[in-house]
Amino acid sequence: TLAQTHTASLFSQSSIGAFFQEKPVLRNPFTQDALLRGYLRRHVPLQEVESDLSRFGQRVVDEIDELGRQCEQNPPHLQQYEAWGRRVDRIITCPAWTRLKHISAQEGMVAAGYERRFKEWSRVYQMSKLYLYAPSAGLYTCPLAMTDGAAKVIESLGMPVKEMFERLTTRDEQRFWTSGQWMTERKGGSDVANGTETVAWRQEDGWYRLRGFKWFTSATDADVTLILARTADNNGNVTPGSVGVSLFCAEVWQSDGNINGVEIQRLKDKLGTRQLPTAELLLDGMQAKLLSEEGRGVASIANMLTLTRIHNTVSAVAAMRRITQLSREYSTKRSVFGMLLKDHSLHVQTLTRLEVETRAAFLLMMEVCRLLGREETGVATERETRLLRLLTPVAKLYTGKQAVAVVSEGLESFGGQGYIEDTGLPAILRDAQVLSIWEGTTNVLSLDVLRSISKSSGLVLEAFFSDVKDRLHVASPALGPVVSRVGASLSSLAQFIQTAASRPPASLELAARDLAYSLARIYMGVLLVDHASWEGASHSDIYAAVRWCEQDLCPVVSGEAKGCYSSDTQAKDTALVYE
Ligand code: UCC
Ligand code: FAD
Repeated sequence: TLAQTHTASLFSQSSIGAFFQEKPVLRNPFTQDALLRGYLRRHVPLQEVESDLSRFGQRVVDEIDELGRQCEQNPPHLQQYEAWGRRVDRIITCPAWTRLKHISAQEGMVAAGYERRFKEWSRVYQMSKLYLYAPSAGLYTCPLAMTDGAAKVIESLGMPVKEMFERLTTRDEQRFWTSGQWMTERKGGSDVANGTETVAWRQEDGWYRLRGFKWFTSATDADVTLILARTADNNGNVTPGSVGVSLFCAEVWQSDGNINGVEIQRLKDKLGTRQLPTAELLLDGMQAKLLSEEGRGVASIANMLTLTRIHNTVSAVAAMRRITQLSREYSTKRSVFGMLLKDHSLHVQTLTRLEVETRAAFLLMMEVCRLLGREETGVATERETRLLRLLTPVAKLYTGKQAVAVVSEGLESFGGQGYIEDTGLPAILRDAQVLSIWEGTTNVLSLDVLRSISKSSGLVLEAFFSDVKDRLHVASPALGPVVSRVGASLSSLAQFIQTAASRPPASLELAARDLAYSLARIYMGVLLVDHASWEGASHSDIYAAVRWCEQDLCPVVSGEAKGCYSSDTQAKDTALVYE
């Protein structure tokens, strides 16, 4: 028949069929983001901010996204020896990586946080930009996070190294330096206090020589780094535990281009973040300067941890936003069973769930950035400072997990193509997986939430409860049932916490993750309610709040009811796991 003849010629020789699926196209991530724009219209209605982010969003599409892909395709490698046998230890990165460094400086990706041009809103502005940048920037956001963290530490210590601060926060691409963060050793990345074996020997000129082994160092091509080490006394003795650890800074490269007393053992072969050089380093006499008081290393690097954890949150939310933007774009182009995906109700329901997760995460991220900006410009209330301390680990741990779940589901929305490397989609999932591991794992950050509560004698929780209540109090009457749900969860949480003081520490520890999740879900709920109550809110803002609050907002109470934290739970858990 005619049809048979036609089909035969269609798939003959070099002809491979007439149908090709249109690919999802990245569009300006700023103009495409209704919530980001709504948030800024509400809180920072400045033309200058809007124009800059709109311009930058287009730059992401036109230039930056391709550079990020090039970094993925040309991962860094290590040159240990030059042709004539001399040890050189150079990390070779691709030109796109260098270009991203320059763009980061020009665009003020770190600088904006310290110029404070938009006063208390400077961090919201900076992090909005970073949020647009992150999914396209080939993990250059990792050195930027550490650079921001190092600048914060230097600023908080009273600027002991002024030139370093100036270079970390400049917009001049030729002067811009990035910083590393060398904490983790083979014995421990979480347990830094016991894991730190690196020893710092004081020299006559006041500098120190560092000897030790750093097991994970990201963006090792950085110009400078902060390092934890134990100072040795004249007899070479060191003090064990946290009180023996001090904070140092060092330039990684000498003026002759050689590395400063370090041997790069190897680059890590990683699941994701392949764009990023992550090395194992032998510190063999690295020249460094003491930055903190002796024995105050862990406490002094905490400011860096706050910043890098906030950056981590931004990257997590940005990954969710990127996959949801691409998924919805694709759904307008892919037709199955006679209809576009966007017309299949079950598919759109799936995208809706991802959208709700992303919106909740976005508002939590923005709130933490807002609080940071207020604290840094001296206008934060006591309550806000306490909330910042509590919400930083909560946001990092919750969004780190959410990103993996959302991106994973998002990949499925492209069907088989979601699994195919050169679509660029699998890299989003690989890169999301690290977000719950580095800068403190989920459990370690859950314990940090407990630390923030105990160190403040519960004041951070008081701040949490009063803030949630105040926001619910002024919520739109249209949101009545949602307000009741959040209110009920808050009361259950309060009851749980009331009994917490009388619990044995082991039981509290068992509840730590569920407690952190409860704080996250309730706070995200109240932020959605708050945003939906704003006079400029859209129907979708209201709908997102309703949907979010349908879930179990307080898993720590459900966990308690199931006996998850009882005195015999640990023994039962152990028996089950190790049977
Ligand atoms: O993983 C890394 C990745 C680098 C790549 C950058 C990516 C950035 C995101 C980019 C996105 C694309 S760098 C390594 C990160 N390492 C960690 O995060 C360590 C995880 N471990 C912890 O967080 C632990 O909780 C420790 C090490 C911070 C503390 O453990 P200890 O030994 O049990 O600590 P202590 O004794 O409870 O606390 C020691 C001091 C105390 O201060 P003082 O002495 O004044 O009472 C604590 O209050 O440190 C203080 N402190 C804090 N202060 C501890 N944690 C904090 C905190 N979060 N905030 C304020
Ligand atoms: P462990 O501490 O051994 O953790 C193992 C497991 O035990 C985890 O599930 C953890 O949650 C759990 N756990 C630990 N303590 C507790 C506890 N008290 N209660 C309950 N559970 C617990 N480090 C740097 O210093 N600088 C870097 O630049 C850097 N870059 C990195 C880049 C990548 C790609 C990766 C993967 C890691 C990087 N790290 C870096 C290291 C990272 O910070 C650590 O791997 C991380 O903090 C976990 O430490 P660990 O590997 O020692 O795991």
